[in-house]
Amino acid sequence: MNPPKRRSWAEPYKIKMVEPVKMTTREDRQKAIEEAGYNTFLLRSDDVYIDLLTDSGTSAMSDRQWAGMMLGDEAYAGSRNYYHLEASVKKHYGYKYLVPTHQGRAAEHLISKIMIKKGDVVPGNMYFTTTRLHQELAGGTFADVIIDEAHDPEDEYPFKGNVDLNKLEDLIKKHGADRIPYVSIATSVNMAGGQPLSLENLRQVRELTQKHGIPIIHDMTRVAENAYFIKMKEPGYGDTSIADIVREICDLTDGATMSAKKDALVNIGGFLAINDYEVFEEARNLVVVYEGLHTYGGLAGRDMEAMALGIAESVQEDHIRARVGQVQYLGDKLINWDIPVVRPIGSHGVFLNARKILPDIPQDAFPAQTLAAELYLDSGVRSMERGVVSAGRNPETGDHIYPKLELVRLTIPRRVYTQAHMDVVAESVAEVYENRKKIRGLKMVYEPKYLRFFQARFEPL
Ligand code: PLI
Repeated sequence: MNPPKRRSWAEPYKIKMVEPVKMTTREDRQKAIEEAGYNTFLLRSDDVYIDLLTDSGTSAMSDRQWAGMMLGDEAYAGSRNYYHLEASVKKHYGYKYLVPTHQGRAAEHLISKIMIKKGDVVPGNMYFTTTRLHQELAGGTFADVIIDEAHDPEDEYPFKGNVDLNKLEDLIKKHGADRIPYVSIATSVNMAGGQPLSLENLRQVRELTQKHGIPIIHDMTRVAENAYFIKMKEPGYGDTSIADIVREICDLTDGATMSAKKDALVNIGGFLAINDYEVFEEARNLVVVYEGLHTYGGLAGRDMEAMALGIAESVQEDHIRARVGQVQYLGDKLINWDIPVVRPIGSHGVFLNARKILPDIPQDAFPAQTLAAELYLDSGVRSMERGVVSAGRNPETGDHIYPKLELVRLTIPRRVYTQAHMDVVAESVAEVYENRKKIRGLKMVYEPKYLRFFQARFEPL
């Protein structure tokens, strides 16, 4: 036998503690998914074998983070962990002022309330569910300015998170800069499949917005993962550190909302960071109404300590290479078996193209929701719908919004599962794919008013 020339990538950590998971039978799972109304959000986690619902708050913390938890200073005001967090944010992201929040959407709530007026338009590189809802609740309208390639799951363009500058410019011309409180720029665009934007594009967005005096608010939830793709794919960045690329991205923007439950490797936490003192003043004032005092924002001291340490770990080269490497491993396996997935493989999950896998199920019968339920039934792997259910309804007409992307997200928590788990997931996807002709759609029998995908219930057609 000839040994391989290249060595495999491997996790830059070893396992110190394990959490047993339950193995279930198909009968168990049939009962569980019926009780959950065919919505994977409504399953009990005890009934799940491999949980790929989300990478949000599901990461394994390091021994250092757990040790940091013991250093929690649970003072109501002025906790030392707040100052550590502030220093970590300043060092790694560079933003001037910090308002901690219990998670990302709380920061979105604050910035939307402060900056958006009724009738405003907020351009963004594709929507995210909570981000868009807070913009709408504040009286604004979201406008998608992502490049067209992002809506095509098979387009291999490496920076599908980029902004279409013509779309943005047209929007500014149409509405006037006064009606645009900020441009919302996400790194590693979640709904597009975890697709990065390039620094070249961000610089162009910066130039255009600066000309019109429009700030950029960065959804930096997965900024380190975006930085990894820049290092690997953008000319001129191969020798730049992830930490430096992250800083360069942040330096091109005026403020950020952060769900630290993703990149920053904590189970709970987030923040609003901003360079404008007046916006900071207002946010610091509002946070006491909705979250808690400005030096804890709904978090315990120990949570802020874990976040301060997690931010530093998130930009380490070995960590990010293995994190994205594991996602690519799963994705490459499915691609090799010709299973339709969003290409290129993104940063935090593999997105199955449900529209292509189940072409006979119309969007009204929720192909991605159906596929997620089938995958759970097959193996106990929990995934998430990212299609018409997630897109919700048009607030003016009340009709479903029919997104071009009808996807099932297999989201990989950080530092939690092994390569063998990825193999089991791939095998289960392959099994469901082979039997796809037998799959029927769903009808929605209960629909909540906001963010319906979380709690909606379905029945088989
Ligand atoms: O879940 P939060 O409130 O900490 O963060 C909201 C949020 C904001 N922006 C982006 C890009 C997200 O992905 C995000 C949350 N995402 C979840 C929960 C997910 O499963 O992707």
